[in-house]
Amino acid sequence: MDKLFKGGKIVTATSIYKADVAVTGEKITLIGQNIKPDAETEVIDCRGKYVLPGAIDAHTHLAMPFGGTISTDDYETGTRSAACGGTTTVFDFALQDFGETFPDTVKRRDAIAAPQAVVDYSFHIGVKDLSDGIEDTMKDAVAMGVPSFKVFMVYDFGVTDGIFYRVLEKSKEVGALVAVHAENNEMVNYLTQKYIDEKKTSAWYHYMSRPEFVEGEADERAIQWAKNSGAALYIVHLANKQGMDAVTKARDEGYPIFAETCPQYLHFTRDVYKRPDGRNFVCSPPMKDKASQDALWAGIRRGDIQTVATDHCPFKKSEKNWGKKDFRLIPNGCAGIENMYPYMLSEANRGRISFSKAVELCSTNVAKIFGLAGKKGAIECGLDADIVVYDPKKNVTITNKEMHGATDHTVWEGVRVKGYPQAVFSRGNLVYKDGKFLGSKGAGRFVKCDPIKLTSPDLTGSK
Ligand code: DUC
Ligand code: ZN
Ligand code: ZN
Repeated sequence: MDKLFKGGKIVTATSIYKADVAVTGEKITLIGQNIKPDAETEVIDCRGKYVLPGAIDAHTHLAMPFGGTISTDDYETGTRSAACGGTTTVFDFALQDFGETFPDTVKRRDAIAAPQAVVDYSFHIGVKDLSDGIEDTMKDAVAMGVPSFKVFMVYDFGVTDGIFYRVLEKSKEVGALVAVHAENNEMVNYLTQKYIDEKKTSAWYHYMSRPEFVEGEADERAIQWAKNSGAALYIVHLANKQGMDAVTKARDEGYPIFAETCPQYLHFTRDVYKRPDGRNFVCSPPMKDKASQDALWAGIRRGDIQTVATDHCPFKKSEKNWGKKDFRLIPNGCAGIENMYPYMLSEANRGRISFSKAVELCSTNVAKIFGLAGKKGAIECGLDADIVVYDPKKNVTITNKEMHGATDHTVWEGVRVKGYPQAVFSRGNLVYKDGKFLGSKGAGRFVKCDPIKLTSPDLTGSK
């Protein structure tokens, strides 16, 4: 064996137990009590620490052209930042160009990602166009290992309900999963114009033009299409109570509806938009009221939210400033790729959820839902040695100065977390230790996901 993680507490989605973990090459090869190292084995002392699977961030926008610019982190800086927060795999969005087949979308983005990525990655394909036989190439993307498609109900690249429904129908045939950004586009446009006409232009009116019911109605509509099509649905960045209730009801009825939320919705409320720097928090959907935040935490505890991901899409302060006097000009998105796992584990360390729940949300369920079970997402023999050694006693106050991406500010500035990753390994290689990035550009690999067939709300039966 090459490495032996000795004396730590292993956290799985269902249990916590003391054991040693042996790694040979890129894989976890043995888990047991009192494993004896070979002469050449590197022993990693994990006494007093937790040994966790690396997080899998199901939702990032790296180097994405958006809002009149390009999101600040590219595949190198974004995945570097991910690694330093204990995230060892990212799912990034590859947005289709009009007329482009889905395999070509993946190839175009992979050509950018492959030489840069520091940790492993995969893609969701953002669908714009199904015309001229393009929909038939969904199966080819699945065969390439990208079985996940996302539709936007908003933005200039948003799709009609008809295209959304067609993607759902096709997804069943080809073994794919459809994810949705749900907000009501008409209402966003109407409310935006109304506030602009009334000369209400501060960041608060970003929230006011996309309030709870605008997201909630779209969640309900998306669920309605999924139920009728018989397809599974994954709602990204769920941020409101009405939508949470709709997800819960559909799942109780037995439909395979899944939901992701993000740390920013769990930690901040709409009040941030009243701050002088409110524009820095502008993302879509926006943070909502306290009742929504409470509903999300309750949904996590009940298991009606299955994943937590970041929607990492940072923009520079100067770019956020474009919208100082007009919220429409603020590029939408916030940083979070380095903060998700520390934040969720800190909430576990403080007792709000269990450590197993944090691991389930940030790693194990992501692997199960997106076709990576059997490769990643747990501390188990045969899986990639994506391992975080977590120090529950190290307290950190988050500051952008000590983050490892390319951002010049973060919404997480000043937030205190209890406990922090001490060391992070990607396929057995040390990529982070004690505040320092130790990985290398290009070391991350594209991971092929298995076809996805989710027919019930229950994930325990997944591979
Ligand atoms: N929302 C954001 O805030 N940024 C990126 C895309 C999105 O849907
Ligand atoms: Zn979105
Ligand atoms: Zn997003």
